[in-house]
Amino acid sequence: MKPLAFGLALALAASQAHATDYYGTDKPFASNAIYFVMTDRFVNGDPSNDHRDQGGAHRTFDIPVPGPNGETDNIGYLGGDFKGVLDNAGYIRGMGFGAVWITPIVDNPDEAFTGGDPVTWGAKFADRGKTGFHGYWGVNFYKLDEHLPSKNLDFAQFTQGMHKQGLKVVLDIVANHGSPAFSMPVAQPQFGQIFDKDGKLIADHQNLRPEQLDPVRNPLHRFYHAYEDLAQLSNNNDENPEVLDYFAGAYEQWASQGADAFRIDTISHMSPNFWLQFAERIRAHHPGFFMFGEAFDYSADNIAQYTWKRNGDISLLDFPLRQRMTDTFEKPKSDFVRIGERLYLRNGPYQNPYEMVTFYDNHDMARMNATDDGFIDAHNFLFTARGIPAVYYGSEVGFERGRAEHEGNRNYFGQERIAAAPKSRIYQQLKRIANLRAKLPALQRGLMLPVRFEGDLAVFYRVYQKDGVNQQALVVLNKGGQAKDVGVSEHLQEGTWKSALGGKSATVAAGGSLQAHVGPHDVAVYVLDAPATRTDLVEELGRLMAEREHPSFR
Ligand SMILES: [Ca+2]
Ligand SMILES: [Ca+2]
Ligand SMILES: [Ca+2]
Repeated sequence: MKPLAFGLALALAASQAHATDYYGTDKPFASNAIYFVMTDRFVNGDPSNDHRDQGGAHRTFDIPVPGPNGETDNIGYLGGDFKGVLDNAGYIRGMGFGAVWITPIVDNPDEAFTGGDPVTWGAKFADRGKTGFHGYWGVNFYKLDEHLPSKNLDFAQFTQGMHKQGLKVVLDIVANHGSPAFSMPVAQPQFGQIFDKDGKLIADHQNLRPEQLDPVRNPLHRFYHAYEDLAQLSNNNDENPEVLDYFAGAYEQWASQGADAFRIDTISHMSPNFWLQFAERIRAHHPGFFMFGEAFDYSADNIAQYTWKRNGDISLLDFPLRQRMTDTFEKPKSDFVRIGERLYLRNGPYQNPYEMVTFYDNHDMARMNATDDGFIDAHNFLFTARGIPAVYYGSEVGFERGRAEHEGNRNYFGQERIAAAPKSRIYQQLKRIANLRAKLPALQRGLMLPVRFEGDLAVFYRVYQKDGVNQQALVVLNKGGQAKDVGVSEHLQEGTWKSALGGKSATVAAGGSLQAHVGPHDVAVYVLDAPATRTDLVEELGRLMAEREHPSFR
């Protein structure tokens, strides 16, 4: 090398020198928090697509299931649609969310189901009399269900409209099953059938029990396994390449129309090999496309395999953490230490814990049964700790708290409740903390360094140092009913820490401490926009960074 060139190379190296990278994940989608709507139950923005006369003898609109004391559940369609979601994009964005997860959009049967067990108040695993208002009973996965679009608002126009308002769209997808497929007194149209893009029938359960199917001789049975899986739902054959082709084609279509991410229903009811191939097919057209699955199991060891790179690098809903979240926030005497045990920040079972989608309840379980303070504490944790927060519609006002399916969990929310939401303390505090997360890269994707998880107190750092951003956030959570003065000195770097939620900045000298005053059921967040330099902090961050992913896959 000539001396001149050598000198240039040195100068270049010096100008490019930057602080070491520290981050939990670099996946862009992880910056967003997710608001989950069951579309039919959110807002009826267009009565002209309600199809109130649909179904004949097995009508589909507004089928109440009465409960005690005038309470009611409903198993019919209630009119919610794309327009109802888009009309409220500003409400959702304003609360601090960056994405909306909507229930499946594909065509579902046009009658109420007549098989299975009758739905009564509080029933579980019962489907008789129920309709596909929830979207999980697909019959043609290439076609929109007629209840969702409006004039000039098909799915592509819906995603465009959402993007314009700063919201990404997470599409809920199903490949494991179609609709209820057997146990009907008389076979009903569409139930147990699958149609292709051109509307041609390609699979038909023919109201037969799974073990009566004859895939060898009957081509219409080949789409299905000849054994039961979930209730009376058809059980799609994940070993049949035509099944993979069908679903990869369908969901590629919706991704091309602007879906930004997928939430995958019942992921653990199909093989990891199916999902590996599925993910490769989608990402061939949409590099880095984010997906997270539902494996309904509270053991991290049972579900973690679905996140591994060799199984498609698909993230998951964080069921193990969810269990500890409700344990903690439903019971005032709980201890934060129980939550800390489920974070798996180092050498854990997941591909990457920072990509897990964190939540405390949804449509398939009882809503959290907490006080307003419990919801506020839960949100303060959810939006500051590691992971991608997902909040089920209505939780911003404690809607139907404690209610399971068929006890009101999925009840209609509506425009009036949305208009009244700003009066709720839960809403006000959620808006505050969610907007803070939306502003701070450290809270979105930063490494998480726990300091203390004990009793009503959780103290931790989030650190994001990448692409010119150097941010440390110190989070102090107090879920108790009394204000607390909390001194923090562990790993605390010198500098001026700004109080992100109001109040005075704290100037910390080398080796000094910071005194945080945290009100009852409140959170304090201090931010230092500087690269990590303190020796013991740098050591801890280096370990967290090196050990954040599953040991087998580093
Ligand atoms: Ca409607
Ligand atoms: Ca339909
Ligand atoms: Ca299955």
